[in-house]
Amino acid sequence: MDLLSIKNPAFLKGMSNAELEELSADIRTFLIESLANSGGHIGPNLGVVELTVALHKVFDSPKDKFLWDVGHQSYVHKLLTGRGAEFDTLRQYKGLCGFPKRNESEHDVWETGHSSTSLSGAMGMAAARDIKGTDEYILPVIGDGALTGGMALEALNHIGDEKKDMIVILNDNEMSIAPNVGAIHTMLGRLRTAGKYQWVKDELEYLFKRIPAVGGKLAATAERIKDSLKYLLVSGMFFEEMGFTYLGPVDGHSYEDLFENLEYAKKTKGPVLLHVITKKGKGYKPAESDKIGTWHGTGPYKIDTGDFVKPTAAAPSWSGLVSETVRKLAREDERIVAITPAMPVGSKLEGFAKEFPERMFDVGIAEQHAATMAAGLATQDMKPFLAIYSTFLQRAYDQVLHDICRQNLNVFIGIDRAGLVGADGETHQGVFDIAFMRHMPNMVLMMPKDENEGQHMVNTAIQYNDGPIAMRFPRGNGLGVKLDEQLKTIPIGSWEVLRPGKDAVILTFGTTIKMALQAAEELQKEGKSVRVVNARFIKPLDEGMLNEILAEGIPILTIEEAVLQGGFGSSVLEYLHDKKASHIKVERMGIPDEFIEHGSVDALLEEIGLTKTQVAETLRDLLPSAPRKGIGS
Ligand SMILES: Cc1ncc(C[n+]2csc(CCOP(=O)(O)OP(=O)(O)O)c2C)c(N)n1
Repeated sequence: MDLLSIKNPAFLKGMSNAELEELSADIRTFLIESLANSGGHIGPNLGVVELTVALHKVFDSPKDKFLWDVGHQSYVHKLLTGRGAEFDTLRQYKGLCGFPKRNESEHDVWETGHSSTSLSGAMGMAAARDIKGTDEYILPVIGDGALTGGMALEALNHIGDEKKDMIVILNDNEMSIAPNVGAIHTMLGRLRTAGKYQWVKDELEYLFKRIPAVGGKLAATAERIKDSLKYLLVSGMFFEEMGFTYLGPVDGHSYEDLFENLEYAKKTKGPVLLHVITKKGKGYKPAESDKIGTWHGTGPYKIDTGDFVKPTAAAPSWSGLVSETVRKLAREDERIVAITPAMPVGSKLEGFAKEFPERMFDVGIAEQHAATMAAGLATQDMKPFLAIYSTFLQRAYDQVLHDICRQNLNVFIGIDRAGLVGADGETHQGVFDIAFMRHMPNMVLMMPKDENEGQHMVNTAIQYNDGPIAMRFPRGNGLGVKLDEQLKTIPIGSWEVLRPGKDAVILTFGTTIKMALQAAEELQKEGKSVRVVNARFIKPLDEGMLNEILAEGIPILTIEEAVLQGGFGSSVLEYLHDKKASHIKVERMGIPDEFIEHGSVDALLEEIGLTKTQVAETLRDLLPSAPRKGIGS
């Protein structure tokens, strides 16, 4: 079938199961070929082909609402809702988004990227439906990984109590982004191997009906026996006790099984949980046999071999550098413990886990719990290293503030993927952490200029005993600089002059240092001498160095790959204001007050105006001899 000609899912209604099987094969071929060029979430999408087709056949989108949890598995839905022709632009600048996007299609009713939000969103939609008196079906599709997130459990608790009509599709492939973890995962494992619950339930009902009605004590005993029998025989009890009708387990690759159960769910009042078993990577051998999550999301690959196209980088990855330095230090210091909320592979903690299994905790998609658990460890004089992506740390704002900072505990937070991340787009850009951490009392926040300084900062963080300390570092690889053999500590709050200059000063850190140095070089050719400072401590500021700059009275340019509102530049402005030095000219470059979409980091930086050319241009405006642009000029 020509998948590019699909306009909407209506064509599915008249198709036989045999025709649907053929369509599924075509979809898989399309995905495998298309993603080989663009990269993307191949594993999750190959796993939900039949499930997505079946949902679109049985229900009527967009009237009926599908909420794709995390949203990385929505490619088949995108194909069936008329976006096949745009797949060659997937995750690229101005191209098709890798997650559901409301302005892309009326069929995308719920935007995601962060995990475990679908049930709460669905509860809101169901409540709205009931207030308005309409009759659409609400269908959150949540993975077994996403079900480990606290929000999902909070929502289950509420939905079950409210008894809202809704069909929760639990897409259980036994994997999170890495192998799934936790007691719920173990419980689902038992359900997977148990018989069909509905069958057992029907048998029991039949049996119970045959127990003669008796009164008094005997009747009460019979009731108790019935309940105990249910517990013994019925495996979906967890969900049943939460107020859901549990259906399943269902073979998520069998149309027959899917249709039978979806139709049954459609007729069932109240909240239903349909447990669907799928295979991540189904139909593409390298992805299907993946046990660790390599094929969850990938860059381009060679279809025949399954080899990734990306050349192996010479420099260490940032995540690897940080985790391996922590591992090295953990050999000397038994108090060091690593915590990851479901990202042991992304955070490159496999080595640490192997060497120190008893000191490594993968807590599932549970950023809040991870942060507070780190606080608990620190109260007992342990040295927790919380490895967490900037974007997901947003979830744990209160835990970092209330549990870690307020108690002034020695927790080291490694803020991974800080800055623009590129193809994952709006939901994943790591650009808010400075703004939401800078105002936390006791917090030290730093970012290294290269991986050598990075390893010294990790050491600084581990040796630091005065409270919480966080180091942000970008996605991808270091610069390839030589690593010192001996680890040092860096004085807290100390900046470093990277290039001398007397006409103006750039204060910047991390990834934007390069463009600052290049712009200063360019200005040199025009006879201007621009100082470049590695402002590696975002908090506390190097007040000594700032005071010197204020005494010189030279203009300041701050650059940060993070939001301007409440960012590093703002803190410099606040400092100047407090020092009654508001006469000093300051310009701030950074990310404007908007969400930054997907695309290559370079394309996004260009769009935002964070380039060496723009830095040079801003400096020209700022320098004393040049008349300033703006009001009155
Ligand atoms: C709050 C949050 N933390 C971490 C992640 C990173 N992440 C993306 S997908 C994923 C695993 C999801 O597993 P599951 O729900 O089972 O879906 P599957 O990919 O297995 O289909 C994780 C942890 C995220 N998206 N959101």
